[in-house]
Order: sequence, then C-alpha cells, then structure tokens
Amino acid sequence: MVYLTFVSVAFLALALLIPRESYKFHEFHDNALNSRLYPVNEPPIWEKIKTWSPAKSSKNGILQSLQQYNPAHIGQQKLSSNSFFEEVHFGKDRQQIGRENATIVMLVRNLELKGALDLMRSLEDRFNKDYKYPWVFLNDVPFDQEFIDKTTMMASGKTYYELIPPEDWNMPAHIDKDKFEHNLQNSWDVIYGPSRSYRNMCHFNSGYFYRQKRLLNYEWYFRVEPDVEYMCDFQYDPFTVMRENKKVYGFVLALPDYENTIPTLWPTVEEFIEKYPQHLHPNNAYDFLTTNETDVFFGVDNPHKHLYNLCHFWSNFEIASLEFFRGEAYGAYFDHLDKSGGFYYERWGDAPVHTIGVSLLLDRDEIYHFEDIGYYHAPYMGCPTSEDVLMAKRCICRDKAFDGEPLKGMEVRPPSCIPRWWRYGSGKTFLNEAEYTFR
Ligand SMILES: Nc1nc2c(ncn2[C@@H]2O[C@H](COP(=O)(O)OP(=O)(O)OP(=O)(O)O)[C@@H](O)[C@H]2O)c(=O)[nH]1
Ligand SMILES: *[C@@H]1O[C@H](CO)[C@@H](O)[C@H](O)[C@H]1NC(C)=O
Ligand SMILES: *[C@@H]1O[C@H](CO)[C@@H](O)[C@H](O)[C@H]1NC(C)=O
Ligand SMILES: [Mg+2]
Repeated sequence: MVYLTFVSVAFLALALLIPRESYKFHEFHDNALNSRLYPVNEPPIWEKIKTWSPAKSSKNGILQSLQQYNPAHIGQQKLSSNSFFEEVHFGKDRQQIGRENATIVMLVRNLELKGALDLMRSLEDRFNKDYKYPWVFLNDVPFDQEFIDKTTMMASGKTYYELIPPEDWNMPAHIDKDKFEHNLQNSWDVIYGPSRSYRNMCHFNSGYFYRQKRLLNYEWYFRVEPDVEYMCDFQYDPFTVMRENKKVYGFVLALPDYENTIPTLWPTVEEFIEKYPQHLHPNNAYDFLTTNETDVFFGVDNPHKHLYNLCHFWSNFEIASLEFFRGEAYGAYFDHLDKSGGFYYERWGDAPVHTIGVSLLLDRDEIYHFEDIGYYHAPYMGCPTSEDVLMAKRCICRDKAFDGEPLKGMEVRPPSCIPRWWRYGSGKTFLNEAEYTFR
C-alpha cells in the first residue's frame, strides 16, 4: 500500500514536471512549415501537448491525435493509429551550442536529397550534434517541401533555405554568347566541359556564395556537398581551432587539377599580380603554387606549360572565413578573373580559383591543413595516419570506394600536393593528440 502510494505520487510528480519543462522554439525559414507549427492566434502545437486534458477535443486530425497523447504516459505504448507527431519532432530544441559565429553551407539540388541526407547524418553524428550550428541550403531553384522537411528533421541546428538571385547564378552580361557557345560545343574532352550549369556553379562558388544575404550574418562557413562522408569524430570545434590559431582558410586534401579546364587561368592571375601588387601578402604561398622542378609529384613529370603546377585545395571541403572572401583583396582578384570571361570561355573550377586566391592574398600561415578530419568525396579520401588519433577519434576509414575499388588515403600518395604544402606552405604540423577528448 505504501509502495503503491509512492508510485502514484511519483507518477503525479512526473505528470506535473514533464509538461512544465521549457522548450525553445525556432521559427523556420519556410513559411508553410511555420504555419503548421505555429498556427496564427493559437499557441504552438507543442504547447498544446503540454496542456493536454482529456476533456478537450478538436475536429482537426493532428490536434485530436495530439490531445489523445497524455504526457503522463511517457514511455508507454499507445494504440495503433495512422497519424504521427510530426510537429513534435520539428519542434525540437535547436538552440546553438557552439560558440562561433558560423554556419554549415551546402549548395544542392532537390534531386540530390538522398545524398544530402547521407552527408548530414554523417556530419551531425561526427560533429554537429554536439554544437548545433545552423545549416544554410542554397539553390538556384526553390527547394521543394520534401527536401525542406527531411533535411530539417536531419539537422540538429536551425535550417535556412535560400533561393540564389538569378543575377548571382546566371552568366554575366559581359560574356560573348557566341564565343561561349563555341567553347561549350568543343569541350567534350574537358571534365564537365559541356555542362552549362556546371559553369554557373563554379562561377557562383568562386565569387558569389559569400555574398548571399543569409551568409552575411556569419563570419565563418563550413562547406559541404551531398554524398561526402566524415569518418572520424571531430572532438573539437573546427571553427574555434581556426579562430584561436588565427587561421583563415582550412582544407583537407590538395591535388593537381586538369590542365585543359584552365588554359588561361594562370596567365590571367599573372596579370592580376602585375596590376594589383598591393594585394599580395608578403608571406604568401606562391612557392606552393609554382614550380620549375620536374619531379613535383614523386617522379611524375611536371607536364605543364605554365609555372602553375595545378595544385589546388579540394574545395568540396572548406572551413574558412567569409570575411576574407568579402574583403577588398579577394574582391579585386575575383573581379579581375571574372572580367576575363574564363569561367565561361573555359571551365575554370572554383577549387583552383579559391586556392590561388588564398595562396597569394593570405599569409601562408593563415592556411590550415585539417589532417585529422577523416574525409571522403569520391574518388579520394583523407584519413589520419596516427594510430593514437584513429583510436581516440573512433575513425572508420573506408578501404573501398563506392564502386568497390580499393581505397587508400591521398595525403602522401601521388599525385597529392600535400607534401608540397608541407615543404612550401606552412610546414608539417599537427594538432596535439593529447587535446582529443576520449569519450
Ligand atoms: N542548386 C544547384 N546545385 C548544384 C548545381 N550543380 C552543382 N551543384 C552543387 O554544387 C556542388 C558541386 O557539384 P558537384 O556535382 O558535386 O561537382 P564536383 O564535386 O566537381 O563533381 P563530382 O565529382 O561529381 O562530385 C554540389 O554541392 C552540388 O550539389 C546546380 O545546377 N544547382
Ligand atoms: C556574426 O558575423 C556577422 C558578419 O561579420 C556580423 O554581422 C554579426 O553581427 C555577427 N554576429 C554575432 C552574434 O556576433
Ligand atoms: C622558374 O622559371 C621561370 C620561367 O622560366 C623563371 O622566371 C624563374 O626565375 C624560375 N624560378 C626558379 C626558382 O628557378
Ligand atoms: Mg562533388
């Protein structure tokens, strides 16, 4: 009897306690979602669950099913029904925990939803669930409702869905259309050469992403792409590592690009160097980009016509300062390249454009090699080599690519440019293993 009284008092206490817990609400960027979650002139759905009372009833199906839910029955089974508490999940606490003025950003198409969810799961599990940084999704066409709902469910932090203005995405007016069409028709031997949208994408990623209205709210960004994989726990906030170590641009892998995508990029850069010497940093990484050696890539001959050795930071991963890209030096650099038309008359990638920009305009010690992230974007992977780090960070590095081919880390394997970075960049340095927290 005493025991039973105790149990019922405990249940009563629970019933009183649980509904009183305070939840923080996030107004979604998507208005359709907001109107479902926060109906006008009514308390949010979540509040209704908390004020549940068996006496109330509603003709609205969702509300009715919510009102049949008694929070005092937490953890118990319910009778089967064909409704689910979608709103409950959208209403989770998305308050940012990480201390930096930063966001994760993904340019992505609606049809890439599956790959976007795979990437999100991996980055949330390995990093962001502990920090709840927001996600900014960018698209040249509006995101569809399924994309918005599913990615919002996958995110631990707030989510924003942004439509890129056409003038930031489409070919600029100064491009000669005939010359552009002629090149497009004659670029079947160039990787992604014949694709119009790929040129818009590279142009956008080179000079426009950091000016998007939503991104003006942040100082740092973490660029991600659908289908990439993070294979180790982060165990630290990479934005904080960047800020505390006075870094501006962070990368994982560096590789040589295809020469036929950028025949005139380097000559155009040389014009920039001549015209704007004031923007070059005195301690820049020019020597990383240029070489007269023949054995640049471990005995593979340097086949290039220019001084530029085609090394580029693989820009599908970037953790960097938006302020740098919005600054005067990068602005002058991008405008100079843009005027030449090379983004459309050739197929310049945003990777060599970013790389040459940061290597010339920054102090080379402001560029940071994240050697311990554990990262895969087909067809390459970068993984820590230290056994200590692999264990502390619970890494599961891939040994096979998606197509089943054997896969090995690309840090010191030809044609990696990382050894060049160690020698001509900011040196071969690592985070102290002792700083990883064992969990
Ligand atoms: N919204 C939108 N996103 C795009 C478009 N083209 C590419 N993207 C995104 O831009 C990023 C780079 O495109 P990818 O197709 O991955 O290019 P890539 O990494 O050079 O090539 P892959 O080796 O195929 O991955 C990805 O995040 C894509 O989702 C486009 O036309 N519209
Ligand atoms: C974050 O950075 C942006 C861009 O510099 C700035 O406008 C904004 O005020 C900053 N926000 C906070 C909370 O510091
Ligand atoms: C590399 O070659 C260029 C062009 O031939 C020359 O101007 C430059 O001085 C050379 N650099 C070195 C380090 O030898
Ligand atoms: Mg990609």
